[in-house]
Amino acid sequence: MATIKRALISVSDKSGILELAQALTKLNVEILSTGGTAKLFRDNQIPVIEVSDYTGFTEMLDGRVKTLHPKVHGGILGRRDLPEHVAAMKEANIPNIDMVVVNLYPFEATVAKPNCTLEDAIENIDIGGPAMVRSAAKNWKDVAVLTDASQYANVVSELKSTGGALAEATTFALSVAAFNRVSQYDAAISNYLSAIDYAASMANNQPVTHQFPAQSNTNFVKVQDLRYGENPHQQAAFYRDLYPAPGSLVTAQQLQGKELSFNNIADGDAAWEAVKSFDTTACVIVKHANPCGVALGATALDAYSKAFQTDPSSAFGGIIAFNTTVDKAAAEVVSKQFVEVLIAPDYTAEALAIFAAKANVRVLKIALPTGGATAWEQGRNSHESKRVGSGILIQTADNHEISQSDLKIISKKQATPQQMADMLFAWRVAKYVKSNAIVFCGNEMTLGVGAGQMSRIDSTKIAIIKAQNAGLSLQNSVVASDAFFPFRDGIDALAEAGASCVIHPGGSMRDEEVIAAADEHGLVMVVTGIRHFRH
Ligand code: 93A
Repeated sequence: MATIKRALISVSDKSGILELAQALTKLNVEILSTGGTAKLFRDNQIPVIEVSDYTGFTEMLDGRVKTLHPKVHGGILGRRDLPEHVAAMKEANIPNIDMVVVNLYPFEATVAKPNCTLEDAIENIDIGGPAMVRSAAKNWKDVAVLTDASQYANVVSELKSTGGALAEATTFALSVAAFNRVSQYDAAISNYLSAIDYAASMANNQPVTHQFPAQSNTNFVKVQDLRYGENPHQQAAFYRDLYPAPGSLVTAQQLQGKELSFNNIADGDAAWEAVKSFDTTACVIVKHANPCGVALGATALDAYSKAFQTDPSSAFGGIIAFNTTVDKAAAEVVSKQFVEVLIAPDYTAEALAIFAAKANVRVLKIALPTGGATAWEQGRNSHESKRVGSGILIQTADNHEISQSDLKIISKKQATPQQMADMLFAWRVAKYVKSNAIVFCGNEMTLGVGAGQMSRIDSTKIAIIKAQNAGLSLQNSVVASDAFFPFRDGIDALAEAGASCVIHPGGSMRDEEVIAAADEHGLVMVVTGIRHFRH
């Protein structure tokens, strides 16, 4: 039990602080505060003692030294259960401080501003605040530490119900939260400073970041524990970035349905990332991280119906994402299939009423990003990472987009505008398919998707089989391949299947052989110059 008689309150974010201080005053807790916080209390008739009056040491160095004083830290750190500590504190005239309420200088918000100078960033590194938080968190058996306004109400209600004391379980939980907060804060500082290119910053008189920031730390916030991981014997949790990009999956609002699973989140992200990359109405159906149907359409229903046709059996139990509002017409048809998760920027009331009858279906609403120049503003990750044994690989995300002007026709045969549009569509889909990716398309829909094979020819064969299974014709289809064709056999196979155009990065040692094969078959061959491996 920690009995609270004296609290030190020093907060930059003052929201909720008056209510907390009023409640503490009513409970006869004496309040000590730093300059700005003390002034706010005085202005609101809350009794307060300025820390500088308390210590007899005036704040100095523009506030850099306010609370860094033995009377403050001794009062927080002294153990109440050790007679030597009690005696030493008495001797030095250091009374106990039983509660510390601190939130820190807004470093994260300061550096998030576009024109933040290095000096601004440095001035917003809090020293005295984290020191008090750490002192209090270390002495959690006797001292309560509050680092976030969301904690105030529960603490006040426990104090009221006990007449001024907090259980050890409470102060321990507060201590853990405090160390989490300090570590998050330090990670933000270390990330920011590690990313700075010192020489370029000095030359430009403003902070310039390295082209590829050295991210030694990452700043994540736990969203929730998950029931299990990829398999039931694995434990799992879901974390999000401290500042999630607008329109990213982690900003989703779940409107109904069972709790999201590990695989739901992973597949949902794959579907959502793919669908939001299209500028016109699109539907993407994902199964085991791969799109098994993608289509553009005049309406949500049209796009869904086309996407579903690609591979109806794989679509069973899939994740379906739209980049447009799901209306009644689409909902009526979608609800006929077994779907795990639905994602869309919005739903009409009629559509929601239809899904409500299927209580298990997880329905997620995510606002589309409104756009902007940076990956973050576009709702994308700037970096991707992958664990390897005792290590981590970090790379910039594959955010490369091509347009028609980037394409080079290298075959004798030229493409029609419609074929060009279909090839760009197929190329975009291939980016979201695991390598080796072969994607047959036509009429702005996928006709056959070959994913995740170790050989490109096998992916080609699988894509052809899938189209046959779905009863779709590949005559005059276009094909995208995420990387170059190492041999002509892939070209022969897709020409035989009926394709008329192929888009791929080019650059194979045997490009000549591959181009000759295309010309022999009368195919249009277009190269992008970049590849889209995805593992
Ligand atoms: O400048 S500091 O690093 N040095 C200190 O001694 C100190 N003590 C409290 N920052 C310090 N603080 C911070 O001041 C707190 O963490 C809090 O964010 C802020 C509250 O200042 P005020 O009460 O003047 O608004």
